[in-house]
Amino acid sequence: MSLNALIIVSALSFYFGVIVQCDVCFSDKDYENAIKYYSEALELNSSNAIYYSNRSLAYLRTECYGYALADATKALEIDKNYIKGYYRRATSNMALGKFKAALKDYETVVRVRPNDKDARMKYQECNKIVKQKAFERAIASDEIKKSVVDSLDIENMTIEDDYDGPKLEDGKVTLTFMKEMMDWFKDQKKLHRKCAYQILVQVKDVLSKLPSLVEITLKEAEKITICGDTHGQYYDLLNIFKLNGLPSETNPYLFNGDFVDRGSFSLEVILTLFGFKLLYPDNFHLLRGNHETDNMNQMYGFEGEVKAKYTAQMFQLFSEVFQWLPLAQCINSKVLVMHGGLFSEDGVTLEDLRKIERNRQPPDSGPMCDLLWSDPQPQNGRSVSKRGVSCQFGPDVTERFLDQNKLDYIVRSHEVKAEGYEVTHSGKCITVFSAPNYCDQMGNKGAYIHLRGSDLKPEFHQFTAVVSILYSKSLYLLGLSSCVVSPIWLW
Ligand SMILES: *[C@@H]1O[C@H](CO)[C@@H](O)[C@H](O)[C@H]1NC(C)=O
Ligand SMILES: *[C@@H]1O[C@H](CO)[C@@H](O)[C@H](O)[C@H]1NC(C)=O
Ligand SMILES: *[C@@H]1O[C@H](CO)[C@@H](O)[C@H](O)[C@H]1NC(C)=O
Ligand SMILES: [Mn+2]
Repeated sequence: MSLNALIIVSALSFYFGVIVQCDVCFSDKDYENAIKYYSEALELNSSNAIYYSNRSLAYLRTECYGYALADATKALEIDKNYIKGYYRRATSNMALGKFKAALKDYETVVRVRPNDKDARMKYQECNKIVKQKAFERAIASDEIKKSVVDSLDIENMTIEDDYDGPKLEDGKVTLTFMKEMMDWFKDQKKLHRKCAYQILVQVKDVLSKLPSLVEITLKEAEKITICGDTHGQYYDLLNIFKLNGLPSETNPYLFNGDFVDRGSFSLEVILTLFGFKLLYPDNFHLLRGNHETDNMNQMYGFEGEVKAKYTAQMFQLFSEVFQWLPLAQCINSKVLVMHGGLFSEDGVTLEDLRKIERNRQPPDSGPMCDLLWSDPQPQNGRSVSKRGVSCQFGPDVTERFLDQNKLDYIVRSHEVKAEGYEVTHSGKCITVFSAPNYCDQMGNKGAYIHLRGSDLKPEFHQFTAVVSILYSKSLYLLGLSSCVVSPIWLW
């Protein structure tokens, strides 16, 4: 079995395991309450390994893998013979993609409990992944990675006579094409692969010419709309365009990452956004989110969706295109927009952002990682991340960064918010999230922001989900959407 298949299988077994409980946990808020309960218990007795271990499980279920890892580690510090602690630490490390560390703990569990079938299975699964990764590294160093673009013969791809969907006009995206494509997708029909490839190849070219930090200027009378995570919620994307107007030269947009994964219609969302990027390259902006990466796409649905609707080769091309998405955008030298947030260290400048070599999978640390992954926190200073990647930054960190770079405030996305947006750090850190009723479960509103050149004051617009269950369940059943893998608070 390939690595991808393995990961999907393990994600699915998790998914089916949890789906039954989910209605219960959502109405009862079981995990949230469990976390509260164990935190209180730990305040009374902080040397109880079981409390840490049980809270670790609750954190795993709410995808706070960083906290889950910390708690499992703590449980083992208290009692190094506590086998469940090894199991939990292994599970946390698996979720964080730290397979070697996970393997060591699974080994311990299997050694102590040779008859535990579940542990043995997990151990074997993890062992396979570690070996597969080693193999991939070995072959990767032997060949320089070739672009999929070079092996495509798009001109020669034929469009069958019975295809009556949208086609590019003379190889170009036009407004007519975009309108036809959006209607076509609305009816859940598939764009011809030739057209999809044409869009991908062209958008790769356009994105690769942009800097890592895009800088734009709005004139007094001009306005831009900033949207947060869309996560494959195609019908909600159409609703944004209905409420706020189609993109155009006079109606510019900035979509702030996390276009894919989770929702069932990631391909429809991303092809629509890429189409508009080609149609209005100077007035339609896209930034990379932590989900425009291979690891996330493998675990949270997009890779599976592209393979089911098209091919593995097309996914490879998506991966190449994602690597060219810019990482941040500065508006009128005053407002900085990025998907995640600020940095693990003070002193990062806009010049540092301009210099980031972004054509890669994000590293585990450093400014590129932080831009995609970090979150704000209410208290001053920095903390370890609940996600286990990057950090959390306080209002003082934001203040210093803005001062040093002569900025007014930042806009970021990356976290679901009940009202669709949240203003924190005395108005200097704004979160915007545009996937209403996230994963058909969260009941949250979506929001977008208007910024005008005249005053750069954020103006918030909220909206609710148009459809959910009706359209998206079909893909859940195919196992192609990983929205229900567990309750999601974070992404
Ligand atoms: C805390 O819990 C541990 C483990 O159950 C126990 O051995 C210890 O006596 C408890 N301490 C207090 C102060 O209750
Ligand atoms: C910890 O969780 C287990 C189930 O995983 C449960 O049986 C046990 O009662 C819990 N312990 C405490 C102290 O809540
Ligand atoms: C199309 O394919 C044929 C046969 O493989 C080849 O001879 C021709 O050069 C190709 N045309 C283009 C435009 O690549
Ligand atoms: Mn995100």
